[in-house]
Amino acid sequence: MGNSPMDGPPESRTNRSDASRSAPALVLATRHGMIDMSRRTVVMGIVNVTPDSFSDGGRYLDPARAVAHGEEMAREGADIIDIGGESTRPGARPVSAEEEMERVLPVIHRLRGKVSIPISIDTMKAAVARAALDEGADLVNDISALRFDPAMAPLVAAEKVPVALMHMQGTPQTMQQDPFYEDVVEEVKAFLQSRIQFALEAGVDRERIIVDPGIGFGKNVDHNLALLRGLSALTALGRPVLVGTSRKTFIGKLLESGPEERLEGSLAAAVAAVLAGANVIRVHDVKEAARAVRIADALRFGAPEPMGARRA
Ligand code: 8Y4
Repeated sequence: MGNSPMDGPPESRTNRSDASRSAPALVLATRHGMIDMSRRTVVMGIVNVTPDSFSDGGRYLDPARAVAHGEEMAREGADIIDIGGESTRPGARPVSAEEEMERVLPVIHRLRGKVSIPISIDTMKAAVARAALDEGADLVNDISALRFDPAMAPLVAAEKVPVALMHMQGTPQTMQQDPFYEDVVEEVKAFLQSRIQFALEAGVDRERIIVDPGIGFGKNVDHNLALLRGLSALTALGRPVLVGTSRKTFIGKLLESGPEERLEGSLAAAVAAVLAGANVIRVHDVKEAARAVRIADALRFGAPEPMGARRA
């Protein structure tokens, strides 16, 4: 039961670039197939179904438009679509599980019939997650890292779906008031380590856990930059690392730009995250991010082999 490359299937014995050789297999098992993150970065496209979404002004509250947006993202190269119905903007009003379900369930239901890629439900509430999984969602993105709803960990364990555990200091209402850390990278790492342990004790399989530093969640500009710079400390947890920088406030501050003018900064930050070891990037602009990440992946893993050169 060692970690020798010879333990794995023949595929894992083939020569790989130094970057990926002898790394643990970063493969997530979902109901819509395996997601292999050991040779390329996974792009998660964001579909907000909130009337007050800070970054797209609620343009996709209408379920039909949200579904069309998700379909477009799948065409543009998204590997996962993340659907959320509660705004986590600082100071945003919390919504009831009923309201959240009214927003997201019709979108998940209709999108499930139209795209074959995995769908992620962005929620902290077990009732919402359960209903979303029943409608065909594949993965739970819980920004509270299983702390908000005591029913969430047992649900994820029983359903055997992947779960993203994200760091946040404080609550969405108060997190940006005065974020403080002695050592942000070490503190985020220790938090994620303890949430992995909590998930394992609830019966979640290690192979289904994703970790996330929670860029912008109780962090100032320097904290966010330190986390991107120090991301390799999180890859040492041995689980896929998800990073969301898209259109966030720290990009706006560095560029002195509003949410609609943050594309280049968001792409630069995503590329930096990939080169520092991120395995999943959560983005609004899928087409652009997929193209930027292709270059970062070539730098990280080597250029992909042409189809004709592949064995078997
Ligand atoms: C200012 C700027 C205030 C941006 C809020 C925001 C992440 C996430 C979000 C993330 C994971 C957002 C749901 C989007 N960010 N989930 N969710 N990781 N796993 N908020 O970074 O941009 S909310």
